[in-house]
Amino acid sequence: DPIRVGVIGTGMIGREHALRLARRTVGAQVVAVADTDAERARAVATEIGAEVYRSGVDLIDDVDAVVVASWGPTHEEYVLAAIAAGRPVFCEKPLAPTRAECNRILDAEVAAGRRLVTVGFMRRHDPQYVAMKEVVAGGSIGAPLLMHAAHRNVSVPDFFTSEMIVTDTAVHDIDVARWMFDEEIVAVTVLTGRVSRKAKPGFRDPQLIILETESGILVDVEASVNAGFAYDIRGEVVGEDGTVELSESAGAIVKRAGAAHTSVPTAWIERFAVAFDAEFRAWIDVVAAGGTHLSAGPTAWDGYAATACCEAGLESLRTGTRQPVELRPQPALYSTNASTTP
Ligand code: ISE
Repeated sequence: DPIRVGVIGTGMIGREHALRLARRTVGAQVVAVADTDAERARAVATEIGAEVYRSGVDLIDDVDAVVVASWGPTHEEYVLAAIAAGRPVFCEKPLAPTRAECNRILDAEVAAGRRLVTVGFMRRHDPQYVAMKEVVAGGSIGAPLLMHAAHRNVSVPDFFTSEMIVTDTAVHDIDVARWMFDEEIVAVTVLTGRVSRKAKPGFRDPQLIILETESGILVDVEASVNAGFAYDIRGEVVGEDGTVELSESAGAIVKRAGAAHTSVPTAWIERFAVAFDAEFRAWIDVVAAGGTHLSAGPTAWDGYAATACCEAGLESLRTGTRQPVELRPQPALYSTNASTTP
Protein backbone atom coordinates (compact mmCIF):
# COMPACT_ATOMS: atom_id res chain seq x y z
CA ASP A 1 0.00 0.00 0.00
CA PRO A 2 1.26 3.52 -0.73
CA ILE A 3 2.24 5.75 2.18
CA ARG A 4 -0.59 8.23 2.74
CA VAL A 5 1.05 11.63 3.19
CA GLY A 6 -0.48 14.87 4.49
CA VAL A 7 1.12 18.20 3.54
CA ILE A 8 0.77 21.15 5.91
CA GLY A 9 1.52 24.43 4.14
CA THR A 10 1.00 24.69 0.40
CA GLY A 11 2.96 27.84 -0.38
CA MET A 12 5.91 27.83 -2.75
CA ILE A 13 7.90 24.88 -1.37
CA GLY A 14 4.83 23.13 0.07
CA ARG A 15 3.14 22.98 -3.32
CA GLU A 16 6.38 21.82 -4.92
CA HIS A 17 6.73 19.03 -2.33
CA ALA A 18 3.08 17.99 -2.65
CA LEU A 19 3.37 17.70 -6.44
CA ARG A 20 6.69 15.85 -6.22
CA LEU A 21 5.34 13.33 -3.71
CA ALA A 22 2.09 12.86 -5.61
CA ARG A 23 3.56 12.58 -9.11
CA ARG A 24 7.16 11.47 -8.91
CA THR A 25 7.65 9.55 -5.68
CA VAL A 26 6.78 5.88 -6.15
CA GLY A 27 5.07 4.49 -3.05
CA ALA A 28 3.72 7.83 -1.86
CA GLN A 29 0.24 9.29 -2.18
CA VAL A 30 -0.73 12.76 -0.99
CA VAL A 31 -4.18 12.37 0.52
CA ALA A 32 -4.52 15.54 2.58
CA VAL A 33 -3.38 19.16 2.47
CA ALA A 34 -3.92 22.14 4.76
CA ASP A 35 -2.98 25.80 4.58
CA THR A 36 -4.05 28.94 6.45
CA ASP A 37 -4.96 30.20 2.97
CA ALA A 38 -7.85 27.82 2.16
CA GLU A 39 -7.93 28.93 -1.47
CA ARG A 40 -4.30 27.97 -1.94
CA ALA A 41 -4.85 24.60 -0.28
CA ARG A 42 -7.84 23.92 -2.51
CA ALA A 43 -5.88 24.73 -5.67
CA VAL A 44 -3.13 22.24 -4.78
CA ALA A 45 -5.66 19.63 -3.61
CA THR A 46 -7.40 19.86 -6.96
CA GLU A 47 -4.14 19.40 -8.86
CA ILE A 48 -3.35 16.12 -7.08
CA GLY A 49 -6.73 14.82 -5.92
CA ALA A 50 -6.16 15.31 -2.18
CA GLU A 51 -8.62 16.33 0.52
CA VAL A 52 -8.45 19.81 2.10
CA TYR A 53 -8.30 20.01 5.89
CA ARG A 54 -9.12 23.16 7.83
CA SER A 55 -6.23 22.74 10.23
CA GLY A 56 -2.86 21.11 9.94
CA VAL A 57 -3.20 19.43 13.33
CA ASP A 58 -6.50 17.78 12.31
CA LEU A 59 -4.89 16.19 9.27
CA ILE A 60 -2.20 14.34 11.22
CA ASP A 61 -4.42 11.54 12.59
CA ASP A 62 -5.73 10.67 9.13
CA VAL A 63 -2.36 10.09 7.41
CA ASP A 64 0.67 7.80 7.69
CA ALA A 65 3.28 10.56 7.45
CA VAL A 66 3.38 14.35 7.54
CA VAL A 67 5.21 17.07 5.59
CA VAL A 68 5.47 20.43 7.34
CA ALA A 69 6.14 23.25 4.88
CA SER A 70 4.28 26.06 6.58
CA TRP A 71 5.81 29.30 7.89
CA GLY A 72 8.80 28.62 10.21
CA PRO A 73 7.20 29.91 13.45
CA THR A 74 4.39 27.32 13.05
CA HIS A 75 6.72 24.33 12.67
CA GLU A 76 7.02 23.49 16.38
CA GLU A 77 3.27 23.03 16.86
CA TYR A 78 2.91 20.66 13.88
CA VAL A 79 6.10 18.70 14.55
CA LEU A 80 5.15 18.19 18.20
CA ALA A 81 1.65 17.06 17.19
CA ALA A 82 3.13 14.58 14.70
CA ILE A 83 5.53 13.18 17.31
CA ALA A 84 2.64 12.87 19.81
CA ALA A 85 0.66 10.94 17.19
CA GLY A 86 3.67 8.73 16.38
CA ARG A 87 3.81 9.90 12.76
CA PRO A 88 7.06 10.29 10.81
CA VAL A 89 7.37 13.99 9.96
CA PHE A 90 9.41 15.68 7.27
CA CYS A 91 9.88 19.31 8.30
CA GLU A 92 11.21 22.01 5.98
CA LYS A 93 14.10 24.11 7.24
CA PRO A 94 14.32 25.65 9.74
CA LEU A 95 13.22 22.91 12.13
CA ALA A 96 12.11 25.96 14.13
CA PRO A 97 13.42 29.54 14.18
CA THR A 98 14.61 29.52 17.81
CA ARG A 99 16.67 27.18 19.89
CA ALA A 100 13.96 27.09 22.60
CA GLU A 101 11.45 25.64 20.12
CA CYS A 102 14.01 23.14 18.80
CA ASN A 103 14.78 22.06 22.37
CA ARG A 104 11.14 21.19 22.97
CA ILE A 105 11.11 19.12 19.75
CA LEU A 106 14.27 17.26 20.84
CA ASP A 107 12.75 16.60 24.26
CA ALA A 108 9.54 15.24 22.72
CA GLU A 109 11.41 12.97 20.34
CA VAL A 110 13.71 11.70 23.07
CA ALA A 111 10.65 10.98 25.25
CA ALA A 112 9.05 9.10 22.32
CA GLY A 113 12.31 7.17 21.95
CA ARG A 114 12.16 7.25 18.16
CA ARG A 115 13.64 9.47 15.51
CA LEU A 116 10.45 10.53 13.77
CA VAL A 117 11.71 13.88 12.47
CA THR A 118 13.56 14.49 9.20
CA VAL A 119 14.63 18.04 8.30
CA GLY A 120 14.61 19.30 4.70
CA PHE A 121 18.30 20.06 4.25
CA MET A 122 18.17 18.73 0.69
CA ARG A 123 21.79 19.46 -0.18
CA ARG A 124 22.76 16.27 1.65
CA HIS A 125 21.01 14.43 -1.19
CA ASP A 126 22.55 16.46 -4.05
CA PRO A 127 24.82 14.19 -6.15
CA GLN A 128 27.54 16.86 -6.39
CA TYR A 129 27.70 17.43 -2.63
CA VAL A 130 27.55 13.67 -2.01
CA ALA A 131 30.51 13.16 -4.39
CA MET A 132 32.43 15.91 -2.64
CA LYS A 133 31.82 14.38 0.79
CA GLU A 134 32.98 10.98 -0.46
CA VAL A 135 36.28 12.52 -1.55
CA VAL A 136 36.74 14.31 1.78
CA ALA A 137 35.90 11.17 3.78
CA GLY A 138 38.08 9.00 1.52
CA GLY A 139 41.15 10.95 2.62
CA SER A 140 42.76 11.42 -0.82
CA ILE A 141 43.05 15.21 -0.42
CA GLY A 142 44.38 14.84 3.11
CA ALA A 143 42.98 16.41 6.25
CA PRO A 144 40.53 19.21 5.43
CA LEU A 145 41.72 22.67 6.41
CA LEU A 146 39.28 25.10 4.81
CA MET A 147 36.06 25.26 2.85
CA HIS A 148 35.03 28.09 0.52
CA ALA A 149 31.36 28.37 -0.30
CA ALA A 150 29.19 30.77 -2.24
CA HIS A 151 25.40 30.87 -2.14
CA ARG A 152 24.01 33.38 -4.63
CA ASN A 153 20.34 33.99 -5.25
CA VAL A 154 19.13 35.89 -8.33
CA SER A 155 16.85 38.03 -6.16
CA VAL A 156 14.60 37.70 -3.13
CA PRO A 157 11.02 38.77 -2.36
CA ASP A 158 10.29 42.13 -0.71
CA PHE A 159 9.73 40.60 2.72
CA PHE A 160 13.29 39.25 2.81
CA THR A 161 15.50 40.82 5.51
CA SER A 162 19.24 40.99 6.23
CA GLU A 163 18.64 38.49 9.06
CA MET A 164 17.09 36.04 6.61
CA ILE A 165 20.36 35.91 4.67
CA VAL A 166 21.63 34.03 7.74
CA THR A 167 18.52 32.07 8.75
CA ASP A 168 16.98 31.30 5.37
CA THR A 169 19.89 31.29 2.93
CA ALA A 170 23.20 30.54 4.71
CA VAL A 171 21.46 27.99 6.95
CA HIS A 172 21.98 25.50 4.11
CA ASP A 173 25.73 26.15 4.08
CA ILE A 174 25.79 25.78 7.87
CA ASP A 175 24.20 22.35 7.54
CA VAL A 176 26.56 21.40 4.71
CA ALA A 177 29.59 22.32 6.84
CA ARG A 178 28.42 20.20 9.80
CA TRP A 179 27.64 17.27 7.50
CA MET A 180 30.72 17.54 5.28
CA PHE A 181 33.13 17.28 8.21
CA ASP A 182 31.00 15.37 10.72
CA GLU A 183 31.77 18.08 13.24
CA GLU A 184 29.83 20.71 15.11
CA ILE A 185 30.35 24.41 14.47
CA VAL A 186 31.75 26.21 17.50
CA ALA A 187 31.72 29.86 16.37
CA VAL A 188 30.08 32.09 13.78
CA THR A 189 31.17 35.52 12.52
CA VAL A 190 29.11 37.55 10.06
CA LEU A 191 30.83 40.37 8.17
CA THR A 192 29.16 42.95 5.97
CA GLY A 193 30.77 45.57 3.79
CA ARG A 194 29.92 47.35 0.56
CA VAL A 195 26.25 46.84 -0.21
CA SER A 196 24.97 45.86 -3.62
CA ARG A 197 23.19 48.70 -5.41
CA LYS A 198 20.44 46.15 -6.11
CA ALA A 199 19.72 45.69 -2.40
CA LYS A 200 16.84 47.71 -0.98
CA PRO A 201 17.80 50.54 1.44
CA GLY A 202 19.22 49.32 4.75
CA PHE A 203 19.64 45.77 3.48
CA ARG A 204 23.03 44.20 4.25
CA ASP A 205 23.80 42.16 1.17
CA PRO A 206 26.19 40.44 0.50
CA GLN A 207 27.40 38.85 3.74
CA LEU A 208 30.59 36.96 4.43
CA ILE A 209 29.98 34.33 7.09
CA ILE A 210 32.85 32.53 8.78
CA LEU A 211 32.16 29.21 10.49
CA GLU A 212 34.68 27.46 12.74
CA THR A 213 34.38 23.74 13.39
CA GLU A 214 35.41 21.78 16.48
CA SER A 215 38.75 20.74 15.00
CA GLY A 216 39.43 24.22 13.62
CA ILE A 217 38.35 23.87 9.99
CA LEU A 218 37.43 27.35 8.71
CA VAL A 219 34.49 27.72 6.34
CA ASP A 220 33.81 30.99 4.53
CA VAL A 221 30.39 31.45 3.01
CA GLU A 222 29.57 34.28 0.63
CA ALA A 223 25.82 34.73 0.84
CA SER A 224 24.39 37.10 -1.77
CA VAL A 225 20.72 37.39 -2.50
CA ASN A 226 20.65 39.99 -5.28
CA ALA A 227 23.22 38.42 -7.58
CA GLY A 228 20.95 38.88 -10.58
CA PHE A 229 22.74 36.58 -12.99
CA ALA A 230 22.13 33.05 -11.66
CA TYR A 231 21.33 30.77 -8.75
CA ASP A 232 25.00 30.07 -8.20
CA ILE A 233 26.02 27.49 -5.61
CA ARG A 234 29.72 26.92 -5.12
CA GLY A 235 31.80 24.89 -2.76
CA GLU A 236 35.43 23.88 -2.46
CA VAL A 237 37.19 21.96 0.31
CA VAL A 238 40.90 22.59 0.70
CA GLY A 239 42.81 19.66 2.16
CA GLU A 240 46.46 19.24 3.12
CA ASP A 241 47.17 17.40 -0.15
CA GLY A 242 44.58 18.66 -2.62
CA THR A 243 41.16 20.23 -3.17
CA VAL A 244 37.70 19.06 -4.19
CA GLU A 245 35.01 21.33 -5.58
CA LEU A 246 31.46 21.14 -6.85
CA SER A 247 31.45 20.93 -10.64
CA GLU A 248 30.23 24.05 -12.36
CA SER A 249 27.49 22.63 -14.49
CA ALA A 250 25.56 19.42 -14.95
CA GLY A 251 24.61 20.38 -18.51
CA ALA A 252 26.37 20.47 -21.89
CA ILE A 253 29.01 22.98 -22.94
CA VAL A 254 28.71 24.46 -26.43
CA LYS A 255 31.83 25.87 -28.10
CA ARG A 256 31.45 28.01 -31.19
CA ALA A 257 32.60 31.25 -32.70
CA GLY A 258 35.50 31.57 -30.31
CA ALA A 259 33.50 31.12 -27.10
CA ALA A 260 32.17 28.41 -24.79
CA HIS A 261 28.59 28.48 -23.48
CA THR A 262 26.79 26.52 -20.84
CA SER A 263 23.56 27.36 -19.06
CA VAL A 264 23.37 28.01 -15.33
CA PRO A 265 20.31 27.54 -13.11
CA THR A 266 18.35 30.58 -11.97
CA ALA A 267 16.36 29.07 -9.11
CA TRP A 268 16.75 26.54 -6.32
CA ILE A 269 13.89 24.45 -7.66
CA GLU A 270 15.96 23.86 -10.78
CA ARG A 271 19.42 23.52 -9.17
CA PHE A 272 18.28 21.08 -6.50
CA ALA A 273 15.58 19.15 -8.40
CA VAL A 274 17.53 15.88 -8.19
CA ALA A 275 18.22 16.47 -4.49
CA PHE A 276 14.51 17.02 -3.77
CA ASP A 277 13.65 13.80 -5.62
CA ALA A 278 16.28 11.89 -3.66
CA GLU A 279 15.33 13.29 -0.26
CA PHE A 280 11.73 12.15 -0.68
CA ARG A 281 12.80 8.78 -2.10
CA ALA A 282 14.92 8.24 1.03
CA TRP A 283 12.18 9.46 3.36
CA ILE A 284 9.39 7.37 1.85
CA ASP A 285 11.63 4.29 1.91
CA VAL A 286 12.27 4.74 5.63
CA VAL A 287 8.60 5.40 6.37
CA ALA A 288 7.61 2.30 4.35
CA ALA A 289 10.13 0.24 6.30
CA GLY A 290 8.23 1.07 9.48
CA GLY A 291 9.73 4.43 10.29
CA THR A 292 11.16 3.11 13.52
CA HIS A 293 14.84 3.00 12.62
CA LEU A 294 17.17 5.84 11.69
CA SER A 295 15.53 8.83 10.12
CA ALA A 296 16.21 9.47 6.45
CA GLY A 297 18.92 12.09 6.52
CA PRO A 298 19.05 15.23 8.67
CA THR A 299 17.60 14.65 12.13
CA ALA A 300 15.99 16.95 14.70
CA TRP A 301 19.48 17.26 16.21
CA ASP A 302 20.76 18.59 12.89
CA GLY A 303 17.85 21.04 12.83
CA TYR A 304 18.60 22.14 16.39
CA ALA A 305 22.33 22.61 15.73
CA ALA A 306 21.66 24.66 12.57
CA THR A 307 19.26 26.92 14.47
CA ALA A 308 21.82 27.36 17.27
CA CYS A 309 24.38 28.49 14.64
CA CYS A 310 21.82 30.87 13.12
CA GLU A 311 21.13 32.42 16.52
CA ALA A 312 24.87 33.02 16.90
CA GLY A 313 24.96 34.40 13.35
CA LEU A 314 22.16 36.86 14.09
CA GLU A 315 23.99 38.07 17.19
CA SER A 316 27.15 38.49 15.12
CA LEU A 317 25.25 40.38 12.42
CA ARG A 318 23.92 42.72 15.13
CA THR A 319 27.16 43.24 17.05
CA GLY A 320 29.82 42.66 14.41
CA THR A 321 31.65 40.26 16.72
CA ARG A 322 32.55 36.56 16.68
CA GLN A 323 29.93 34.53 18.51
CA PRO A 324 30.55 31.14 20.10
CA VAL A 325 27.97 28.39 19.57
CA GLU A 326 27.22 26.29 22.62
CA LEU A 327 25.11 23.18 22.17
CA ARG A 328 23.32 21.12 24.79
CA PRO A 329 24.72 17.61 25.32
CA GLN A 330 23.64 15.40 22.43
CA PRO A 331 20.94 12.92 23.52
CA ALA A 332 21.92 9.29 22.89
CA LEU A 333 19.03 8.96 20.42
CA TYR A 334 21.09 10.95 17.91
CA SER A 335 24.53 9.56 18.55
CA THR A 336 24.55 6.85 15.88
CA ASN A 337 24.89 7.99 12.33
CA ALA A 338 23.29 11.29 13.25
CA SER A 339 24.68 13.38 10.44
CA THR A 340 25.41 11.01 7.60
CA THR A 341 23.63 10.34 4.34
CA PRO A 342 21.29 7.36 4.39
C1 ISE B 1 15.18 29.49 0.30
O1 ISE B 1 14.32 29.38 1.40
C2 ISE B 1 15.97 28.24 0.14
O2 ISE B 1 15.87 27.32 0.89
C3 ISE B 1 16.97 28.26 -0.94
O3 ISE B 1 17.69 27.08 -1.03
C4 ISE B 1 17.91 29.42 -0.70
O4 ISE B 1 18.82 29.52 -1.78
C5 ISE B 1 17.15 30.73 -0.58
O5 ISE B 1 18.06 31.77 -0.29
C6 ISE B 1 16.12 30.65 0.51
O6 ISE B 1 15.39 31.84 0.57
